[in-house]
Order: sequence, then C-alpha cells, then structure tokens
Amino acid sequence: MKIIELHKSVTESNDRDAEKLRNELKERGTFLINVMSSPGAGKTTLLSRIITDLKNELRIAVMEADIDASVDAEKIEALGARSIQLHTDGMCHMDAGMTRQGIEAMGIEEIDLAFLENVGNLICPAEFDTGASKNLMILSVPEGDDKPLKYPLMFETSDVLVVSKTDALPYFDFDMEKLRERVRRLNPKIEIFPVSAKTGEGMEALEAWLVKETKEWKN
Ligand SMILES: Nc1nc2c(ncn2[C@@H]2O[C@H](COP(=O)(O)OP(=O)(O)O)[C@@H](O)[C@H]2O)c(=O)[nH]1
Ligand SMILES: [Mg+2]
Repeated sequence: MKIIELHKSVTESNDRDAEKLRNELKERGTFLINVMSSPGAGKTTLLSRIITDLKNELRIAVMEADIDASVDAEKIEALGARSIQLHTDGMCHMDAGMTRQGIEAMGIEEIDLAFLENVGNLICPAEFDTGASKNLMILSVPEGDDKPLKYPLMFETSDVLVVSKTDALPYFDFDMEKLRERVRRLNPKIEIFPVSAKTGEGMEALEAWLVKETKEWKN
C-alpha cells in the first residue's frame, strides 16, 4: 500500500490552482469526483460498491485522504482498483495543491473516473476547491435531516447529494421531503440520490449518472 505524506500547499491562490488542475484533468480524460461527508457517513462503503458494480465499464481509482491510517486505501486495493493513501499533515481538508500531489503519486494514466475521498467532516472540505470535476457529498440517514441548516456551505458547494443508509429509514425520524426542501433552498441545481450501499437500493440511478458524466467529460 502506497502512503504519501502530503506537504502543506504554499500558494497565493487555491482557486487558480484548482482551475488549472481541472483543465489538465479534462485534457488527460480523467473525471475526478471530490467525495465529502462526516466521518462514518459511508464514503468508503459507497465507493467500494461503485467499484464492484462499474469495474467492467469504467477504469476507476481512489485517493483516500486522512490524517492517519491506511485502512480505507487497503479496502479499495483489495477490490482490485488503483488506490493510494494520503496523509494530510494534520489538516482537516484537501486543497488543490494537495490533490495534485496525490494525483502525481497515484498516476491517472488509463483512469476514466477517479475519486478523492476527502477528510471526514462537513466544514473545512467545503471551503477549498480541490480541482475536482464535481463535488459529491454524502449525508447518511442517522445524521438527521436538519444538517443543511447547520452546514449550509457544504450543501451549496456540492453538485450531488447522496443520501446514504436509506435501509435505516425505518429506525430514524428522517423526513426525506423536508431534507429535499432544505437542500433545494440552498442549492436548486443539486442532484439528489437516496441510496443504500448495503442493500443496493438506489445505486443504479447514481451509477448511471456517474457513467454519463464520465463519458461527457471525456468528449
Ligand atoms: N446500514 C448501513 N450501514 C452502512 C451503509 N453504508 C455504510 N454503512 C456502515 O457505516 C459505517 C461507516 O462506513 P464507512 O464507509 O467506513 O464511512 P466513511 O467514514 O464515510 O468512509 C460502517 O460500519 C459501514 O458498514 C449503508 O448503506 N447502510
Ligand atoms: Mg472512509
């Protein structure tokens, strides 16, 4: 398992670095998705399911960013996908310079779809453009339908919201309609996919979106 210790980016403008990285990824034909959520919302489980379901259709790689450990990258590698573990030098987010270091260390040759599993929290990752083609956030059912009220920036900066662990809906007072209303008020363009990575419910719609967007990016 390859582990990379990232250096803090020394840059004047993260936004400019991010735009540059995004353009390069477009030229190289790799669609990069920045995956953000609280710890335990189900990022690694969702990515594992996506790899299993789509591995014959798309060449997929995953960069796992954490403050420490390498358990997530090991899980992804065990599925046969290219993966790397990034350590963020104590930082609670990834920025564009750090994402570039990860891409260079992992390599994205012959990769159609790459995921960056960002550090788990709903605050700092929303503040930094990583250079990804799209931002995808996960909110799990046990976290509650009030999170858009508390962490609005995360919902505003995401292109896609995956509502995960829908198999747990019977056990929680989670109002899906209320959630949709709150999210749409912050971000009318966001795409919402309720899924359970455990039962597979809703995965088809999300995976169809991933395949469509990846193919469009490459053209
Ligand atoms: N019931 C249920 N549990 C899930 C689902 N997805 C993930 N989990 C569980 O949630 C916990 C955290 O998942 P993980 O993927 O490690 O979350 P991460 O920290 O966001 O990467 C694990 O115990 C998973 O088994 C799901 O769809 N349904
Ligand atoms: Mg994880």
